[in-house]
Amino acid sequence: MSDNNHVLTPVLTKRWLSPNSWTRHTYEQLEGYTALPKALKAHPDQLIELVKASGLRGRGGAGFPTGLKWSFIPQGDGKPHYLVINADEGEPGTCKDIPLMMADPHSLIEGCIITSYAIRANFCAIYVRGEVLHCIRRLNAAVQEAYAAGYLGKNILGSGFDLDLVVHAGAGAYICGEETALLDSLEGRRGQPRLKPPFPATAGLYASPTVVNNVETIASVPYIVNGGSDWFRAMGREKSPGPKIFSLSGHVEKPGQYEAPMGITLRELLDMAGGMKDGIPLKFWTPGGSSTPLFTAEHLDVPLDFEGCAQAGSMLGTTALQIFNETVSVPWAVMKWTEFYKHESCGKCTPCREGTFWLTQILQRMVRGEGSPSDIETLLDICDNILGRSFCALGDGATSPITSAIKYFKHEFLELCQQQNASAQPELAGASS
Ligand code: L3W
Ligand code: SF4
Repeated sequence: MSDNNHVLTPVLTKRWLSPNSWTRHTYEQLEGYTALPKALKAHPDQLIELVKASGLRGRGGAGFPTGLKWSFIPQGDGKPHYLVINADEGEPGTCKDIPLMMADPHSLIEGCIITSYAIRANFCAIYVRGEVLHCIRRLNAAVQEAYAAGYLGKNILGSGFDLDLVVHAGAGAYICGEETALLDSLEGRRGQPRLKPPFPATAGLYASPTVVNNVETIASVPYIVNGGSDWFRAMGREKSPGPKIFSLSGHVEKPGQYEAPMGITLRELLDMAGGMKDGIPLKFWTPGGSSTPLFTAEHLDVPLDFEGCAQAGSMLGTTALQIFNETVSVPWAVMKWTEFYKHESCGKCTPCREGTFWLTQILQRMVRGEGSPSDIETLLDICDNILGRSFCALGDGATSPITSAIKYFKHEFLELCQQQNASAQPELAGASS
C-alpha cells in the first residue's frame, strides 16, 4: 500500500472529533452540504455514472457495485421509487455505522438526498436497529435540522426536487439486517427474508423499485460528488477502491473505529491500535464479523479488501475485526457465536432453524467436556447441510465460524473430547470389573 493512500484518509471520519460534530452548524463549517447543490444541478444519470466510475462497492458485507445497483432502478415505470438505508447494524463485532450516525449524521443525510435524486425517489427511510435509542434520537434531531434548512421537504434548494426522510426503529432482530426482511419489517410485517429474485431494485418496498444500501456506502456519496471518481479511486485497491471504517474489538490496546484505505492489513491496523493487549500474541480473528470465516496469525498480511479476503479463504464482510489472543478457547468462542445464530434464526427454513439448534447442542456438549471425537464430523456434516441450502445468508454465515475453526484449530476440539475420554476412563474401567 502506498503512503499516498494514507495521506488521503481520513475521509468518512474526518469530523468525528470536532466539537458538536453531529450538528448541522459544524457539518456546514466543515464542507458539509456542499456536494448537494452540485448534485442537484447534474442530471440524475450523471450521478449514477459518477458513482459507477468511482468503483464504490456496498459496505454492508456483500460488496455489490453501488452505481450498478442504482442503475437497475427502472425509469419511466410510473411507480414510486424508494431509498432505504440499512442501519440495522447487528453483525457480531460490527461497530461502524452507529458511530458514524452518532458522530456525523448529516453526512448520511446528505448522501440520502443525493442518492434519492439520482434514483428519482421522493421517499427515503433509514431503518435503525431499535436498541440504539440514543442514535435514533440523534438522527431524528439531524433530520429536523435538515428540514429546517430546506435540505429536505419540498423543492430542495430551489431545484424542484422533493424528498421526505423518516427514521424507522427496528425491533431488535438480527435478521432484519437482511435487506428483504428489513423491507417486510418496514411494511409492518414480521421480518423474514423474501425470495430473490425479484431483487429490491425491481420489487422492493411496497413492491416498488427500491435501492437498499448500507449507511457507510451512502455516507461516501457526498465525498465522491465533491472529490470525483479519480480521487476516490486513488485510495484503496483497483477492484475495491475508497476509504473504509474498520472496527477493531477484543484483545487490542485501543479498540475502536479506524479509517483506512481498502487493502490495509491487520498488521498495519494493529500498529494504529497500539498492538495486542498486554503484548499477548494473536490467536485468531474475524475480518468482517462472525459470518466471515476465521483468520489466524498467519493472515496478518492479507489485504483487507473484497478480493484479498476472498483469496485467503474468507470475506471482507463488515470489516468488523474481532481480535482474540492466545488465552481464548476457540471452541468456546465458536459456541458463543453459534448460540447467537440459533437465537436469531428466523425459523423460515429447516436447514437453518434445525441446524443451528443442533450445532448449538453439540458445541455446548463439547465445551462442557461431554463430547466425543465423532462430534467434529457431525458438526461438519450439519454445516454441509446448511451451507448453500438455506433461504438466506444467515444460515450460511452460521457455518463460517465452525468450519473455519475446525480447519485451523481441530486439535482444540479434539483436546476437549480427549479430556472427556480421560475423565470417563476410570468410570468405564469400574463398570467392566
Ligand atoms: C439487482 C441483481 N440487485 C445482487 C443486490 C442485492 C443486495 C446486494 C448484495 O448479504 C452479506 C451476506 C452476509 N439485481 C442483484 C442485485 N443484488 N444481485 O446486491 O446482494 P447479496 O445477495 O450478494 O448479499 P446480501 O443479501 O446483501 C450481505 C454478510 O453480508 N455479512 C453480514 C452483514 C451484516 C450486516 C449488519 O449487521 N448490518 O451488514 C457479513 O459478512 O453474510 O453474505 O442489495 O439486492 N441481479
Ligand atoms: Fe430464516 Fe435462517 Fe432460513 Fe434465513 S437461513 S430464512 S434466518 S431460517
